Amino acid sequence: IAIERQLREADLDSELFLLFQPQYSPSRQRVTGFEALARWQNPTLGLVAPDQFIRAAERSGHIRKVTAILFEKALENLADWPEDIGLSFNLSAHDISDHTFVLRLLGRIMQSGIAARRIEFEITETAVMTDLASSRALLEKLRASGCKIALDDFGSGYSSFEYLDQLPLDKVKIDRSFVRKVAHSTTSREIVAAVIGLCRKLDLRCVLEGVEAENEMIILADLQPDLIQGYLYGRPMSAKAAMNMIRAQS
Ligand code: G
Ligand code: G
Ligand code: NA
Repeated sequence: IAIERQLREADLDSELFLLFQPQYSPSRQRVTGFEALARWQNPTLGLVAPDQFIRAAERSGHIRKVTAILFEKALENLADWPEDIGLSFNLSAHDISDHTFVLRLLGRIMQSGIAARRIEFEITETAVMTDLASSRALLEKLRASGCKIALDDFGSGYSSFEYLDQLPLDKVKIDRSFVRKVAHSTTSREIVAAVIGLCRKLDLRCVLEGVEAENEMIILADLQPDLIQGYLYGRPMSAKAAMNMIRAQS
């Protein structure tokens, strides 16, 4: 309730900001893009994590405003980066259910002059499962405009292979709960290997999430994931730090 009240009263444009976590390509040995991760710095509440304020914003009817502000900030950052660096942006369940709103985001990309192929929308199964057919239609429109679609948290919760078949996807992000276990569980390792193999057969890129340690990477490198996202290659960082990281490799 405190969060919902602050959402109503806060100057969200100045209090919301994005951090950026690098996605590293082992084969190209470079960072090819970043995931935008929302944060809210509020004078009363302090630093609020997206797990808390996104849901509160959905309940209280502020989600469109929050997402729209974050998306503008994402586009501003993307405009500063080289053409070969992409950005993944999270859409909530509520965002996905509002097609008009999502198409307005698409319009903003077109107006910005940024190449749509540099933008990837991350969705979760909870966001699409209430109406798969209508979600598919929306995602197809996004892809027709050149944007990419990533299925987030694959392997956790209720995610099902059905989505790989039913949704127009470019990428699958393997949930970090599997990666966490690969160092001491042969079963987890086999599951990750199988999902990576499946992605390859289906012509989907795959991202291993949550790689924290060198010993995990040694085990996982054999599986040849397309991308790695985890603390080992970089924590969520400021726009400035992301820019430094980009400059350092160019
Ligand atoms: O960065 P952090 O670990 O706190 O993120 C927690 C969760 O919040 C992640 O699952 C992430 O996908 C989600 N998240 C981060 N930023 C956004 C955002 O801008 N919009 C939505 N809908 N979810 C986000
Ligand atoms: O659910 P989503 O894929 O959006 O998750 C992104 C979140 O995961 C970010 O909030 C980030 O803080 C967190 N994260 C990213 N890399 C790691 C990692 O290596 N270890 C852990 N524990 N969390 C991570
Ligand atoms: Na995400």
